[in-house]
Amino acid sequence: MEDPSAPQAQKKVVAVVGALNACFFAKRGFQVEVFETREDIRSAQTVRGRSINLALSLRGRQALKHVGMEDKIISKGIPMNARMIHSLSGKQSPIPYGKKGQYILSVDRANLNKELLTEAEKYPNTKLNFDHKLQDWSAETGLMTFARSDGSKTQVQVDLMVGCDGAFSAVRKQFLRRSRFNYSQTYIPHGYMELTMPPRDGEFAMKPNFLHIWPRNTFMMIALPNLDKTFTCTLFMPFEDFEKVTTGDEVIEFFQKYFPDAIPLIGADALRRDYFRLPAQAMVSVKCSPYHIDDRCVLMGDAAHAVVPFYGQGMNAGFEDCIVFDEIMNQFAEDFSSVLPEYSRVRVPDDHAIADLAMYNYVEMRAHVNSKWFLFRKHVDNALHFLMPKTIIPLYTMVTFTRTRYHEAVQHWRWQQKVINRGLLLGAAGAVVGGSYLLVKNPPNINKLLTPAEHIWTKLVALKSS
Ligand code: EGU
Repeated sequence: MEDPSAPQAQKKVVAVVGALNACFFAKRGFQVEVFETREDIRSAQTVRGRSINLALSLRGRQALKHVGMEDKIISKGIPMNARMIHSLSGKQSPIPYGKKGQYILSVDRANLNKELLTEAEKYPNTKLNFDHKLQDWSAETGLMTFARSDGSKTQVQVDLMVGCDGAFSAVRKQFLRRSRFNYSQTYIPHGYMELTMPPRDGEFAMKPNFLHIWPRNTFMMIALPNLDKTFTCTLFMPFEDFEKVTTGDEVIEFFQKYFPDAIPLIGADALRRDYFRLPAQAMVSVKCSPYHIDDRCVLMGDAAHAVVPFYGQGMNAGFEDCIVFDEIMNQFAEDFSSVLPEYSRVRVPDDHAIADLAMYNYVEMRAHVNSKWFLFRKHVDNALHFLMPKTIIPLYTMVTFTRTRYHEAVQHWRWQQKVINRGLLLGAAGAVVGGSYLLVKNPPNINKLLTPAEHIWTKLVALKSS
């Protein structure tokens, strides 16, 4: 690794909020300053209301691989080879994610953050600055102003500010007051609540290598496995329904009605208590463009595109941003004045596509996805894929197991939807034409076609008496 203080390494100063991106810039030899509002989470004990685990798939893994962290993170992830659909009756049906050996990973958010910070810190040209809350930044000079918890202020001059500071990004605030910046945010009517399912007799209470799903139209619960043999169950439902449940007994009553098989697994007493420990959390979708200001500032991850969690892609899309930026840095020899506009040009359509997809899936699931429909749709997708593996590829496969650009995955999906519908229409029309032709050619004996009245009568009598 090069010495950043050496004169030939006249590398620019890059301020980053977010540790993975720090690794990408550090690897290129930049002088990296990481700023974080909070204390060092590796020493702090506070666990906040963010989701506990995340589904890591190909895009995220590729990004980790770029900075040599894939194996480390994977070793602490739990493979999920299939979904396990729980019906109301408690029946469980597995649906594989892909071919044998294809899986997504359940990873712990807190552990991921810690490992990324530790990795970033290994670069001699990286400095971590905790307890630095961004207050102001000058687009002209690159001067950043931070507030510290003791009330003091500090200032740092940087060449490039990289905002990976989440859905409520302070960096993005700098964009909002500028002209020709597009911004929209949407809160969905659903909230989410996390409940822990403890181990049973020292083992996972359900099969561990699955993403467990209880689809119930407007309500949905999912469960992801953790290393300590617990499951984190996440209940999604409209805020107004969360509010209707006000007592422990009502919690049990609600679960009895919709998720009866989960009650003994979570534990009735724990359920009564934990439901009221934290209020349901909100989910927001954020879209904006462009992602850059001049050659001085760029947004990535949730700061650029917070997505609802209904495609399991939030982290993966954010991590992929880092790869895309890195590739453009190679293409334009690290010249920020051409890299930043190109990054916006290339990445905005893809990030908007995944934001739309996640929102679409949310609308789709709450509208009419119960366990039967979920199973039916996935089986149809898989059957068509089996018949025409090169032509018909399930959308989640393109999203989860390939690096097909998100907007291209959506285009291909629209196209294949048209092909399938045409196929169905053609098939139906063909059946009508062919059937009519056969009927005309071979007129049936009308006496054989009609059921004699006395037969119907005997059947009715049998039905009634049974
Ligand atoms: C939601 C919350 C199943 C973690 C979308 C599938 C999710 C995850 C699905 C959360 C669903 C929904 C997909 C994956 C994944 C499915 C996916 C959703 C992980 C279309 C911790 N979703 N999620 N789709 O296919 O592509 O299994 O909080 F229930 S992983 Cl909503 Cl692949």
